[in-house]
Amino acid sequence: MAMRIALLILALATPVVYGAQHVVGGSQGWSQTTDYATWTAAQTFAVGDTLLFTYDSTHQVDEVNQADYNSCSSSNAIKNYNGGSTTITLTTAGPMYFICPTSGHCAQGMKLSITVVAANGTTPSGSPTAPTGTPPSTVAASPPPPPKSGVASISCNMNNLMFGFLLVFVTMFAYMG
Ligand SMILES: [Cu+2]
Repeated sequence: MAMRIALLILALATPVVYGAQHVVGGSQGWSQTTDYATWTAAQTFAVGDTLLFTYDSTHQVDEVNQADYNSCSSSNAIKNYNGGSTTITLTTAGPMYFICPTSGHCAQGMKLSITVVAANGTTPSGSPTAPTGTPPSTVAASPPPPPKSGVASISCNMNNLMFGFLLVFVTMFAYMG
């Protein structure tokens, strides 16, 4: 009985591990030069996904509440991250707010507000930066473009589907055994 429950919990929890990774700001990373409202609009953030902040030593990442996001205040930061590479797993649905605590940076636009949706609500996001003037061709002479986040979302959904089937099989075996 305990074994059966353990398998069930494992099967239910596993898809969360396979969430999409969102590289904050795309190739620009976490800096003052990125328009995060535009970047965010092209993404779907789901529970189980991760945010990856990459930045140089002049920046940090503070998770803050909505009021502090609006006023660019880092004095009540919920969490502070530094070191140049920060991965944050999205664990609950709802809004999240991040700012850079370096003086002046938030006011220059280094602030990120996202809305996390439940894991089942994932839809593949459109490619954030579609190249213009080069329509897709089957006889491409140039190397293919780097994978977009939308691709990651699709493979993530495939994984969820696979684990759904696994769950069914595990349950069947548990009842037969
Ligand atoms: Cu900064």
